Amino acid sequence: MPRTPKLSSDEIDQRLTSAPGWAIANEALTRTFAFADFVAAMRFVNRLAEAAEAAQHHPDIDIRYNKVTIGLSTHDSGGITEKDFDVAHKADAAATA
Ligand code: H2B
Repeated sequence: MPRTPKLSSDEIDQRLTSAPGWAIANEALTRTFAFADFVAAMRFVNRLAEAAEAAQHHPDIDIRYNKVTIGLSTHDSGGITEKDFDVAHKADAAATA
């Protein structure tokens, strides 16, 4: 399968304007989501897991009680790609589902 091209920093900045709450940290596209409690956080993680598996693009997930930090990068491409933004938007949808 061909690699998804790595985005330039200008392309990333442009896409960040339509991804509120997301930022670049440690070379990954990241956002921390807060929920009412641990069970609500885990339900979000499970919805995101389904979407990520369907997309074959898997986030790093850090779960701390009611807060879930998502990190996305494309290892195969050595940076951030369109796939990371696609899964970021799926995470946003999973957070409000
Ligand atoms: N997830 C993430 N976040 N980055 C990747 O580069 C990646 C992945 N590669 N999930 C996928 C799997 C690749 O290994 C398979 C073959 O699609």
